[in-house]
Amino acid sequence: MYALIRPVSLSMARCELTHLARSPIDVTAAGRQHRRYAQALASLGCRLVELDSEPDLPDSVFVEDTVVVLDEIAVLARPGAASRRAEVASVAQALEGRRPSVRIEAPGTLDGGDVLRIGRRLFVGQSGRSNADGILQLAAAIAPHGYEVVPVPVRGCLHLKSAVTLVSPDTLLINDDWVDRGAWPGMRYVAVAPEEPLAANALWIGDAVVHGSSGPRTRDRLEAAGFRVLAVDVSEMEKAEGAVTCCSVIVDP
Ligand code: CIR
Repeated sequence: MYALIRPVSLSMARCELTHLARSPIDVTAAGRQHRRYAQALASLGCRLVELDSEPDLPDSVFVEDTVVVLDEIAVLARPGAASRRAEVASVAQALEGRRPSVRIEAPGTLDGGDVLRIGRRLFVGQSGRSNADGILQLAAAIAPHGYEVVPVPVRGCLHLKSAVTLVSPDTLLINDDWVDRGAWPGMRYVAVAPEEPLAANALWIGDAVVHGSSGPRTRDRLEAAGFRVLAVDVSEMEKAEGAVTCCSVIVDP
């Protein structure tokens, strides 16, 4: 397993913001946090593949949004924020030769942060970033490989995975204010602590769950449900509306 990552951009303070007011970002601290995050992934068995930094692309640390990687194919995204579209080229290059790839084309938009895979089904957030055309293009690209796309309405958050993430084969970590459970009958749920709306974003790797240290009450809930949680401080990334899943693309080689 390898993790595609990219260092924090020197221009991160100019990141896109949708639901948060701008607060000063300490790029040096963000870089330090990102290195610890990468170490956490390495400690869980991921080989790190680091892309070159992109000093002029403020949100480029959030590589998750640029691509959806399946065993059979990589779907290069077309991020909903125009300022982020130039991030895709270097990701495409890094994946060349590892997977056949297809691209989401205009007028479609798709952010990887909206794509939650559970087995052969990809749940895709109908968010401000991923439009109907992008979701249809994704469905058409992966249907030949036996995957189904299920669009999911979200409200009040940036991406589907701001609202819900998979933490085991049958358990979802969820903020019920931002998404309905109806898309996932039969799953088990851990709900975020009410005072931690941003804590539904967790990255499940092997026998552990990587989770932002800004969500201690939610971490308690995960641990009480039997999960091993690796808490990492991503507070500077959180000021840019990012969290733990967005800073990597985990690929099964
Ligand atoms: C953006 O608005 O695109 C960035 N500031 C944050 C992206 C976070 N990505 C993610 O959660 N997948």
